[in-house]
Amino acid sequence: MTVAVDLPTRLAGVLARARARTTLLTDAVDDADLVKQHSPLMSPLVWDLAHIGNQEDFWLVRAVGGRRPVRGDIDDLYDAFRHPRQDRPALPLLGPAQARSYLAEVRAQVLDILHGTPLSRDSAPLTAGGFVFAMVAQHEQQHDETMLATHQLRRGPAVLSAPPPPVPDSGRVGPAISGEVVIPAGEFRMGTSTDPWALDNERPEHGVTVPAFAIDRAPVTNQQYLGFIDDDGYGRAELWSERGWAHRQAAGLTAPQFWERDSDGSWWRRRFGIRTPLRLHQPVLHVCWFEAEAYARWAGRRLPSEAEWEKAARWDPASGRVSRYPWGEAEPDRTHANLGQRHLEPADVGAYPAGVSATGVHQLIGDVWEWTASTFAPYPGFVAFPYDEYSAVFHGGDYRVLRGGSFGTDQVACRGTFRNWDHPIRRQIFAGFRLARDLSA
Ligand code: AVJ
Ligand code: FE
Repeated sequence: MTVAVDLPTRLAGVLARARARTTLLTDAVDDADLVKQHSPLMSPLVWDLAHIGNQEDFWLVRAVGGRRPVRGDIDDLYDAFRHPRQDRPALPLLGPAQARSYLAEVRAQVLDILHGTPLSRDSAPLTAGGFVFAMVAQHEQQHDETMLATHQLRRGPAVLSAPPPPVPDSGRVGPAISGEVVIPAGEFRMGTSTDPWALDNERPEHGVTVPAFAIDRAPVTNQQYLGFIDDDGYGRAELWSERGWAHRQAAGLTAPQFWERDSDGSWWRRRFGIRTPLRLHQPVLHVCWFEAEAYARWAGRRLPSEAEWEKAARWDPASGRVSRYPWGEAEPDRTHANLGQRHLEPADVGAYPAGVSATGVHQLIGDVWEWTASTFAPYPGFVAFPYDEYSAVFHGGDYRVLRGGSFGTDQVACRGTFRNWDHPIRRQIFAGFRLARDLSA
């Protein structure tokens, strides 16, 4: 039975779920750990914490509520563009206790504001359909995923735990899913103009004509990736682009991040403070775009463009229409996809038959972010909204688009149109990839 909930109640639920996760991630470690920088790539957790509150203070208390700032004096400290991550530990940041009470004070005001704000589809653009409340929840969940990546980088005993992901019920040896599907040539509708919670870079909906191509039914697995390593993929310059090879050399890459090889040749993976044998049929995780590019060349394939990825994920060959998720319009539940930090690792390929797309592709949503061939660029007709610093300032930069979300992505920040991006050298994010190829006539 589905119970229809009104929009303010739904938004309050989405905000509460984000806060529960923020609390879990920041209560899991002691204060010394919260203020410490675990990697120059990451902020101290206590920066993310107060930054979450500061964004909510700015957009919901001030912009929507028209109220005085809860704290107007700290905006500069939590402006991501003023202070690069490696400089943040030296700032006079709020301490853990101060940050927690800041978030609580902001949230108390926000719940009051939420219930007094008109949210209809024809209300002011910021609040129409609940947009800005959902934007703030997505922002918090994005930082929660970033904090989860910080947890993965931190050394020391495990502090997070979760049940293992489901396994495919095939009972046969080898991966439960393999091979590719053919997506015929033709136009599909990319992006959205109607999804009320879609962020600016997902808009507007527009027609894209995609030539016929083939795409794998599953992401590249650890076992497949081992084939590349064992074939000296990291030692053969001809498999890498010029930039990729230069990076491979400078960074000394020899395997995905967090992989370790024992003297007996067995492969292990460190994950959230635990060392486990590499699971062969899990999607490969913690590879950078350059590694994905080299693997693809080794395999005689290529990465999909983001248009190809989205067509495989949302387009229904029977109706010619697009859906919000690969499986249709239903909100993701635990049978569709590995999302929301419900598990602390990707699931084996084939573990989510209920999440398959109309085109027959598995695990497009959840498990691992998937690197695409595309650089991050605006769609035709893009309008920055409500602030340039979410997307617009990154357009034209050295970024590659990732699609589909990971096990660490909450469903509020994940859908078939959702676009993520990062530098092609980054691998602390929860990213893997899947392969595609041209269909030559
Ligand atoms: C869209 C995930 C690249 O984490 O840098 C958080 C999201 N923007 N605060 C990021 C974001 C502002 C952003 N990504
Ligand atoms: Fe942010």
